[in-house]
Amino acid sequence: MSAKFNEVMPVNVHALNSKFSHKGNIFFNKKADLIIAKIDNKYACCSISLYGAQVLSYEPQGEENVLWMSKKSFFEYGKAIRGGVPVCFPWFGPHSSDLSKPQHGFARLSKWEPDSVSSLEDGATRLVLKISDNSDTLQLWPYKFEAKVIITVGAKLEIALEVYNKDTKAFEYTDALHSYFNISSAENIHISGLQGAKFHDGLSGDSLKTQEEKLLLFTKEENRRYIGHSSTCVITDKGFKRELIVEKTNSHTTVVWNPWEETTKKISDMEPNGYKSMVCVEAVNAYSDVVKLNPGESFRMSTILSMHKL
Ligand code: TA6
Repeated sequence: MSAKFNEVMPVNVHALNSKFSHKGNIFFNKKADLIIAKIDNKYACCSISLYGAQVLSYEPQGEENVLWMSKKSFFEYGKAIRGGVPVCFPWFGPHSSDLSKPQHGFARLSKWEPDSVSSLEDGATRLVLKISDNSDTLQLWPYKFEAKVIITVGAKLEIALEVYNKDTKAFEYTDALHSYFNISSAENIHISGLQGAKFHDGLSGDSLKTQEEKLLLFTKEENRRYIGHSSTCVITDKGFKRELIVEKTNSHTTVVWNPWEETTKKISDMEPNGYKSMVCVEAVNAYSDVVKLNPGESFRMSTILSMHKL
């Protein structure tokens, strides 16, 4: 996959620090070739890769990381980062008609540019990253657009994806904030907030089912795409003695994914046991929940993640 998306960003971390560090508790550094923004404030420590606009970690002060990162993840331009919160846009999953186009769109393979940094009244820190169309994106998706990822690090971690139609024609897209959560063990957790929801089972031919159980437990691979679902999910983790609360706005699809043992073997950037310490609960607009924007319109969806000790 080409790594040329959005070459406009200045790659000099010194320039980024002199422009932005005095505006919040933020510092830019390098991890291999990637530029990482580190936010450290009274609430939490959070690292964000400008490549992909991807939150990599969120550690409320004195607590275990809320987010999971694969020990075998690539941190290389041209390859997706396995963990944290990948941004999927302008399509979720495989491209609908051309499988040679990158899975989950080009946003997670793009270099995002810092737009602003601010300190909020309550002491939270906000970083806004943006991309817009260029010759590479236009080849994959023929529309003029601007997208912003707005990351607010406070008592909660809020990640919003805002997309603007800058074209003269309407466009449609799908998206996701594909959050990977750090858990003590898949067998120690359950997820509430899904009872009664209808889902396509990605593993059994996409037939529509209804979740009868109050709690979703993990004993095997799961890839559930809940449609018409916009409410809060809670991951209860008996091992880490905490709840992870997953709220969202303007997303009516929730995806829950754990690849379990066999599928993990086929994922080159995951350790064989990696599936035991992660679960994805994703805020999505896809399936019956596609976003359509006319010229000049914009749409914002978000996920809001927080932790509660038990
Ligand atoms: O959200 C679940 C999913 O779409 C799964 O089907 C699985 O493929 C996963 O995302 C990870 O995708 P990736 O392209 O990052 O390997």
